Amino acid sequence: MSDEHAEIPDDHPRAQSLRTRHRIEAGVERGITSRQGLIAEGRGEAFDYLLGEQTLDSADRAARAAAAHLLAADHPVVSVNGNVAALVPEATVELAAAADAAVEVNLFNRTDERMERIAAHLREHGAEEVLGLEADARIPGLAHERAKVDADGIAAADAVVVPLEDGDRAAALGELGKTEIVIDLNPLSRSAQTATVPIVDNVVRAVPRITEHARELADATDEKLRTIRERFDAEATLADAERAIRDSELA
Ligand code: PTJ
Repeated sequence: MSDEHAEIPDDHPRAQSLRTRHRIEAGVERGITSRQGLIAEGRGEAFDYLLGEQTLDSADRAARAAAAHLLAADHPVVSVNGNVAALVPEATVELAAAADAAVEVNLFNRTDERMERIAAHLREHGAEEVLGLEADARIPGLAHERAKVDADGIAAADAVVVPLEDGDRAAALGELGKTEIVIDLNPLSRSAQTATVPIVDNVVRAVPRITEHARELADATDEKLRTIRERFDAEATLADAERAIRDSELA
């Protein structure tokens, strides 16, 4: 992997953001991240800049609601694309362990080679089982490649974490009645708008945060988990993020 990020000094004001960018670049070099992933990263960076590259309180509450959903689910799945694999491979495996969830590779620009590389990359970062390669089920209403999922993975899931998802597929998963936890820095994106729980935050901050909440709530009663889920307000969360971006002191 490229280690250009080693040259970024810690006191650089945008050090974290530059390191994240280099991880995406390295992901492209390794055949994990698609070239479109570079564009998605640029879009994400712009929103993150306006958010001051920090987690809003409303995003933290969303991460807690996400953890409550995952812990209450019978069959939770964390979906992984090329950007997520490059940015947070280890944190994704840790989240799956904390939430007792499966990990499934699910790509917008699906090729067998990228699927294999991402699965191997996740295994290198501690994943024991990686789903997505069987592709023995389909999400209805989507063009062929993007609809491919595993029958015992996303197809059977009652709760799915979909970071940086494309809007169509997020909507199609929602129509199947699944609880959708979307991580997206753009509160106006269709994925965020259709989510049961939208987390408007960078995946590099959001994924470990959901894990922390899941660990903290591991022994919570069903009733406590239900209360957290019921009190969560998706619309208010999106409105708060949009307000933070529009009112940004950096804008
Ligand atoms: O690996 P693949 O083939 O599945 O392709 C993945 C990408 C991301 C290329 C594909 O899903 C895509 O084109 O996505 P979009 O439509 O560009 O949407 C990406 C969304 O994620 C945008 O709303 C970005 O603002 C947001 N985003 C980008 N980087 C991050 C992010 N959100 C959270 N954390 C980030 N680091």
